[in-house]
Amino acid sequence: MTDALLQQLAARLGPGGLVTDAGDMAGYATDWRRLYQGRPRAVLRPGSTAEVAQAVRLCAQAGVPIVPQGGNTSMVGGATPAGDGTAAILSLERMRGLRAIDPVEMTMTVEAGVTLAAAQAMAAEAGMLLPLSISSEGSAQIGGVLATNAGGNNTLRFGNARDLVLGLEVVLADGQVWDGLRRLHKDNTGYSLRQLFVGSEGTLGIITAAVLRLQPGVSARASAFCALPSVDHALALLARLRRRDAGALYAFEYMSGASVDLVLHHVAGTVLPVEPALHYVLIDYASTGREEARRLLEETLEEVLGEALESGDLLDAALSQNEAQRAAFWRLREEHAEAQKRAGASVKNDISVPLTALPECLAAASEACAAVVPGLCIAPFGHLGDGNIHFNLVQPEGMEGAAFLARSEELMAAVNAVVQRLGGSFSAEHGVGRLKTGLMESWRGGVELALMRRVKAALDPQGIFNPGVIFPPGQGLTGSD
Ligand code: 2HG
Ligand code: ZN
Repeated sequence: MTDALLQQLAARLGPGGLVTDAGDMAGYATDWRRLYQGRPRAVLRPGSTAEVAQAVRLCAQAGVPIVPQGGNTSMVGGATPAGDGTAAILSLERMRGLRAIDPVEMTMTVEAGVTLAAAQAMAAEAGMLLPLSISSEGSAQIGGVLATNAGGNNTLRFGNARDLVLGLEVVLADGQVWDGLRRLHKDNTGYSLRQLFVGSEGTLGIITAAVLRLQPGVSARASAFCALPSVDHALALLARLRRRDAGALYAFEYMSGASVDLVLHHVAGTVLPVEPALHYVLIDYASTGREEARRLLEETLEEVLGEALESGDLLDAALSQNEAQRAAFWRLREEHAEAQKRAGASVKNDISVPLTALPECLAAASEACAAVVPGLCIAPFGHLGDGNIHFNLVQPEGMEGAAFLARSEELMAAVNAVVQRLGGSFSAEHGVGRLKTGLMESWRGGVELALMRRVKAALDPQGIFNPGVIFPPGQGLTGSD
């Protein structure tokens, strides 16, 4: 990146649009987990789609790689540049506009740099619900959420991020803008290009704005924190809740006893609302009806939990009595990633398997990991209703963090062998990023990876968008060089 190019970019992006000081770039240069230390040449902070397009055009002409970055909350190093000092980070954080929101269409058009929490609040203010909720929603931005096809806590009811997208605006690798911001619930006119960009992890284009599908605002919620004897019993409870009122079941989150203990230990002010157990679930029941709906919701949940207690599916349960208590239940769940970070070095496995294979998966993976590093803390939790568990492993007491991390590959291989045998995925919702590119050949090789390479080569022939992400290293765009 030449000084002349930097000057051009500074002129185009205006005050605050270009950062080159190493200290000011530090927060952009490393990932949330501190697994990667990138060395960007510059951070570009465009304030509009036109500025994104200009910045991309200039970088493309000079062959400068671009790493798109939103809230920088990737769990797999998906928004961190390489350490060779050649790439520019393009942050969408200044693009925070709400372009439109409509309660009749039930859509909102937001820019990429709006945080997910801010977008939820905008929808709520207009009496609607943006039904996507993830632990990092206070920092994660819409552009990144879509580029990674985020899942989270409401997937079992409303789907992943891709299910909420009606339209996109994307800056392409040559600086052209694709205006696909259509607000149509039905549109079968050729390929669904927007779905190509969703989940592409910034390797095909830069999402600058999106039309999101909204849901009716929730008028009543009831949450229950439950203690269970086993994962099999959790599945039985899930089936029971769905049989009773599948439409009301907005979340069904799993937490192992070990992972809850880490939260109670490392996060001040957290309290266990039930008897200690080896397995917990957090249930959200919600309704869009009138105020009377709350009573009905609570009664239904109480009834189902009562039956489950009687049949032995449940050991104990606490039903939230007010909003503060509900928030406290959710805090126990949402602080898992933070608690595990504070507990020391951890190895994350963001896996999914068919729902009925989950009990076998957790048991076999636990056994395999304990054989690799005896005494390690096995702390799984996650989105049980989707068959997606964060099978996370925390360093054992008395072991150095670096020594534990040196066993990461072995531990991930042990877990993934079980997951593969059961027909699952090695990345259910966090993506491939930099961390898991080495797995792509064996899991998605052959026809599938070749197709992905052809798509990449067609949309980004120079390979300037997010190099080192998704594709196995050292194989170029064709897979042969
Ligand atoms: C969650 O579900 C996030 O809280 C983070 O996906 C998962 O820390 C993790 O492994
Ligand atoms: Zn998750």
